[in-house]
Amino acid sequence: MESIVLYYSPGACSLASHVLLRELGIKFEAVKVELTASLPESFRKINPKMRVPVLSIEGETITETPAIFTAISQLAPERKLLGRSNIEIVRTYEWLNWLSGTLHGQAFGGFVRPHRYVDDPALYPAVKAKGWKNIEDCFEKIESDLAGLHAVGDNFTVVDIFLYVFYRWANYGKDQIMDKYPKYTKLVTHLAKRKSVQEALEAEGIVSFLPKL
Ligand SMILES: N[C@@H](CCC(=O)N[C@@H](CS)C(=O)NCC(=O)O)C(=O)O
Repeated sequence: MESIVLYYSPGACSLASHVLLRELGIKFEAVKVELTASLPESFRKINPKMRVPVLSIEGETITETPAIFTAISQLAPERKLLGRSNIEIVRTYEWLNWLSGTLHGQAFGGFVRPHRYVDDPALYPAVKAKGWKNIEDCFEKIESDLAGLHAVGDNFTVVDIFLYVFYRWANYGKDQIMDKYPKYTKLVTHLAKRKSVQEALEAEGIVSFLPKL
């Protein structure tokens, strides 16, 4: 098989792509990139957008999580990680677009990186507060949309693991969100038992911050 390289930062959104590669049980190289305030300038030659994850495969450099999820899913079509029918695949992309643009980019973007939205540091607290409110709004929408242990159909898809990453972030150092979103909590606690998730957490040197079952 061709060489596959994933550039990731511990606990970042790249965790989802990392789990998916482990889910397939294929050989790949995971290259850690430290992300503190920002990524190191040297990373610009890998991804001029200065974001992880980046997947390098068959001489192609792929950025943007939904595209990377698609590339990983194509490595094992029989696993149907994007969904089992045409409409499930459509629902998967509906989730991915919203999670990526609205929850990740806008809501967490405002909460974690207010400097993306305003230049004046005096305004950061207001942007962060609005970001957190947007996160809560998104989590309420997720809670009301979930019907069972999986976001799309009755099986594990890439959407589940993306949802895990956002739950983990929101739950960082807190417990209260577990009571607020019981269906979402059930989905991620179920997911946390997967070998691929445990292996990826261990490899990244992070913990799940999920309740003990
Ligand atoms: N649209 C990109 C967003 C990726 C993204 O924002 N990654 C964050 C980590 S979760 C990052 O690299 N941040 C670096 C920075 O903000 O300087 C995707 O879906 O992959």
